[in-house]
Formats: sequence, C-alpha cells, structure tokens
Amino acid sequence: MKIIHTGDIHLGAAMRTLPPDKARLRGAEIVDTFRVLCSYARGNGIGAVLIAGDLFDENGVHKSLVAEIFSIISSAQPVCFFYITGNHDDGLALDGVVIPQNLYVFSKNRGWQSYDLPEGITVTGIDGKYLTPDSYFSLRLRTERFNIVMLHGEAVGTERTGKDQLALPRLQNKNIDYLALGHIHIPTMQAERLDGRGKYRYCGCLEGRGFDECGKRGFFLLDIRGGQLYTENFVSIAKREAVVCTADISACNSYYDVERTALSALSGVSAGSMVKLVLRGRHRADLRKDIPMLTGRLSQSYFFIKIVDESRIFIDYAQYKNDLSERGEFVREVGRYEMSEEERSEILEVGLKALAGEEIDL
Ligand SMILES: [Mn+2]
Repeated sequence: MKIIHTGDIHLGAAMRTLPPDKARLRGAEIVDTFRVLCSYARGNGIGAVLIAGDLFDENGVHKSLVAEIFSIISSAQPVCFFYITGNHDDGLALDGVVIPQNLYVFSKNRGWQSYDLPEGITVTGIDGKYLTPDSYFSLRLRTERFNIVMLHGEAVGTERTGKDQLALPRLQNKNIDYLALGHIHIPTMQAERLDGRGKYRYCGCLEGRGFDECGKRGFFLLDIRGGQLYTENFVSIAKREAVVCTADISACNSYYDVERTALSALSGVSAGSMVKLVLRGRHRADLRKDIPMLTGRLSQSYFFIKIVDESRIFIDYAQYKNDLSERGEFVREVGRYEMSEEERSEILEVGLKALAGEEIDL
C-alpha cells in the first residue's frame, strides 16, 4: 500500500513576510497545492494520506476555508485521510462542518485511536490537545501489525519534555514501525532511527511560506509491502520556493556592476521564487547602489524579492588625510570618535551621501 505523509500545511496563514496582495495569492496557491496532492493521491492509487498536524494555521480560520478543504478531501475518495491536529489547529471548531466519510479525525476520545488498514497496516494517533506526558504509557500497539504512529511536536531525546515536545525515549520499543511527525517545517530527507524496529521523520511543510522555510518542500511517499517499508520518496509539488542569496558588492564601481553582481548571485534561482537577497562587502564611498531601482528591476523576474543591504563603505583614511573639503573634514571628524567599525562605517556612509546631496534611507 502507498501512503503519503504530509502536514504543517498551515492553510489560512497570514504570511506577513509578503506584501498583502502577494500574501493573498500565495494563500490561494497553497490551497491549490493541497488540491494537487489530493488529485495525485487519487490518480496514483494512494491508500492513505497522513496529515501530521497544523493542517490549518489557526483555530479561527474561516469556516469556508475548512469547508473547501474538506470538500477537496471528500472528492479524493476512495483515498483515506488521517488527520491529527497540531499546536496551531488543536482547537479547530468542527461543529457545523460536515466531516467527509474518508477523513478520519482523532478527537473522538481523549486517548490514542487506531485505524486498521488493509495489508496489516495500523495507523494510530492522538490529537495535539490530548497529548500529555501520561499518553506514552497508554500507547499499546500489536507486534504483528505494521504500525504507523502520527504525532505533532518537537522530538527530543529526553524523557522529560516541555511544551510541544515529544519524548523519543518513551516511544521506543513500542512496536512503532514509522513515526510520522509534524511540527518542524524542514523535511527529514533520511529518516532517523527510533529503535531496533522503527524510524521517524518530519514531512516538512508542503510549501515554503517565508525565508525561514527555504529550499525544497513537498511530501513523503511511502510504499509498504509485506509488512516492510519498501520505498520512501520525497515528492515536491510546491509551486515555488523561498530562497536566500548573498552578493558581495565590494568590487562594484557603478549601479550597473551592482545589478550584474546581484544577477550572478541569483543565477541558479528559478523564476517565480520568493527571494531574499543580502548585499555584503565593503565598497567605495561613491558607489550608487540604488536599492529601490534594483528591487524594482528584479521584481520582474521573481514572485517577490526583498533586498537586505548589509554592505558598508570602505574608507581609506589616508586618502582623506589632507583633504580640505567638507568630506575630508567629516571623515577625519568621525575617525576621532570611539565606536565600533560597523557603527563608524554606517555613519560615514550616511554622512557622505548627505554631503553628495543623495537621498538617504535610514
Ligand atoms: Mn506545529
């Protein structure tokens, strides 16, 4: 049987890294990607989809979004969906919402709940809000089954846990074959060993939403045959990626150079990505960087670009030693005060710009 492990989709998230219009578009795209996952499942004979928590970004998401997602799930029949809530959606109100026949939720009782699937596979889970330190003791799994356990939280190697943490030692030797985790948004490409029998992994989020979620995102496709995990593949259906790049503009003499350096730093980035470009280095004092222009020009190639200018000017003090102009006097004056080099170069940059009559953005 083929099973998809996904989670942390955070539907309905505000995505404050993006400007409001792009955030709305991106929100719609994530719903689209979930739709793609569901039709992939239906079209590829997937038996079950595991949603390891945080399907929704908050308990207060609009009812119409919940209804839309549940109708997408319903139309993916005969695929079965198993959904545990996470720390973001553990209070999601389901009253008045029709739960599709093929969606299995874990909140019918406060303890563990198990569902037997064909081919000797059992899916067991507990809703985020009911997971307590005592839950570990009551987990009972039959040794002859292929046991998948779904949990949401940060896996730690200690028995004692804090908020939203999972005690891995308390999950060992419990007959778990595959621990399908949610909460950490980075996919565990190579599943980790849980104990002599089982493995565990995070599926990561389905789509990157901000610059703390850079790189490939997707879901895991498990193929379980004869009670064994036969293959496990990462499948990316994400519409776009969040990328952070750095460009060193130390050697630039003009705006044109800055733009060329930026473009070469972005050469491997696919069009349509969400990009954060960090400018670094120490450049000549009269370099025109024109960040608004650069942002405008690069915006045409990417879904969203944010430029963070961490570059500073390079000052050759000897050059200003005998300079009788205002510039020379200013540089010498700033050189006299005690401050960090970082601070000094920031003051010099702003001051020299002001003296040159350029626009200053503070
Ligand atoms: Mn979470």
